[in-house]
Amino acid sequence: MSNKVKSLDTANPPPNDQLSADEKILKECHNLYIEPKTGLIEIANHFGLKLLEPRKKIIALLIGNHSAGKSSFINWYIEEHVQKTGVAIETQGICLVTSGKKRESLTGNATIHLYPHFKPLQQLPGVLDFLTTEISVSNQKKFSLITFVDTPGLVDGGMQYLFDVNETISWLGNMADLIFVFFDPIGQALCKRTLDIVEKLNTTNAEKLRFYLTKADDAGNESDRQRVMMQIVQELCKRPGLNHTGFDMGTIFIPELNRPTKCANQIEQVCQDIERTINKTIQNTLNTLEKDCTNIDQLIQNQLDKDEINQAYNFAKLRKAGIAIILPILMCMNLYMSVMGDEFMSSSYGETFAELLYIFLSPVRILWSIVPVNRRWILFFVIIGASATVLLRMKSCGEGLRSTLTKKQKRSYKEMLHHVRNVVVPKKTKLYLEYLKQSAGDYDL
Ligand SMILES: Nc1nc2c(ncn2[C@@H]2O[C@H](COP(=O)(O)OP(=O)(O)OP(=O)(O)O)[C@@H](O)[C@H]2O)c(=O)[nH]1
Ligand SMILES: [Mg+2]
Repeated sequence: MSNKVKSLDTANPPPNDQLSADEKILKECHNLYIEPKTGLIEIANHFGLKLLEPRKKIIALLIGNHSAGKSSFINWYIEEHVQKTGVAIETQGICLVTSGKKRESLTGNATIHLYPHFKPLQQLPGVLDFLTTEISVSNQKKFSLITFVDTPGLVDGGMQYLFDVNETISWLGNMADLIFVFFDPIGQALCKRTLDIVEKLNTTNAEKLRFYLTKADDAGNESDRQRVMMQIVQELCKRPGLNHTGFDMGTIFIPELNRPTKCANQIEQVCQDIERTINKTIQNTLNTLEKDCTNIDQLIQNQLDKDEINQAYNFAKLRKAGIAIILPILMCMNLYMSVMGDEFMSSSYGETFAELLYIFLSPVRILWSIVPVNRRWILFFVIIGASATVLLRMKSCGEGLRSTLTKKQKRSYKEMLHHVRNVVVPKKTKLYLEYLKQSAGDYDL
């Protein structure tokens, strides 16, 4: 199984022209990050910036007491019976339900391969054995942009979970974009475990929580439902971590399963919650893309600027060191030539070379002729001493040359900067416009 696994988001992706505008935007944003060589993740990595690839789907976590209708809701949403439902404790592990090209069930290991974001779950003992993925071909509602995470029903007492359910749900809550808490009016809606988990999630992920009274068609008449809801809210408010929370609780039931009831069904509100979260995720993804481009641009520009400063610094140092080295050498050569005489120079080094050397050393000779004869040796030793002092000071102060970029590095940095400025940023602007066009229409743009 694992060798055919790529990434859940990319497993058997439909061709671009079959994608909805939202899917296309998220897919293209994702590609801008993961492309080999020119992907933002690889570019940012060069400059020590760690970026995460944006997800192409939102994650909706469903939690609640046993038999609250979590799995039934998923089946209703995708209009396919992929999750087992029933009065018994049906869901025992964590199950991801996602869309793909082929109906398939995957084990925990394959799930981790497909969803690298879920890798940390491996560290929670036992979870991997109870982690599965159901890939469905359904394309209903916004399913192509969501991964549902179905969880085991929460119960107290004798029920032995085969992994740490509280810890796992808490981790999944951090990961999810939306957390639906389903309360069943007849079951153990207010078991301690549910309250513990909701309290914990509320401290870290309050903005993602949505509360629903499920199976509302099974909850008697309107006043029964109101009483149940009040009891649930009162119990929740008793918890210190929840007593400041204003609970907004909708009542829902699965239309196909309903008993004759006059109860209003707010299940559409759940769909709207999902749509709103998708829209928010698209905007966040585009905003993050913009921020990442700015950060990368700045990092590359800083490196190029720093390199220019270092090059100028090195040039100044070399000039200083060059003068300190060359001046004494030239003086020594001049001294050598005048002591040995023209004839010796021509016979030893050849006439042409001796002549060239003579011309080359003429400035030193002119300088030398200005100095009175009895001061020449003093000047000679002063220059040697000054040069040695300059060189020794440069060495002892650690004023060595600074490292600079190679030509190849510089070229590649410039290419990356060019790619970010001229490919990624315009693409982001285009995608933003496409996204806004869907809601605002051409006229406003
Ligand atoms: N009348 C009615 N029955 C429902 C509704 N939703 C679910 N059910 C029934 O309630 C039972 C439990 O539903 P599940 O979807 O299995 O509940 P669950 O929360 O996934 O349960 P666990 O996996 O055990 O935690 C099933 O027999 C469903 O047919 C609803 O809206 N109305
Ligand atoms: Mg279930």
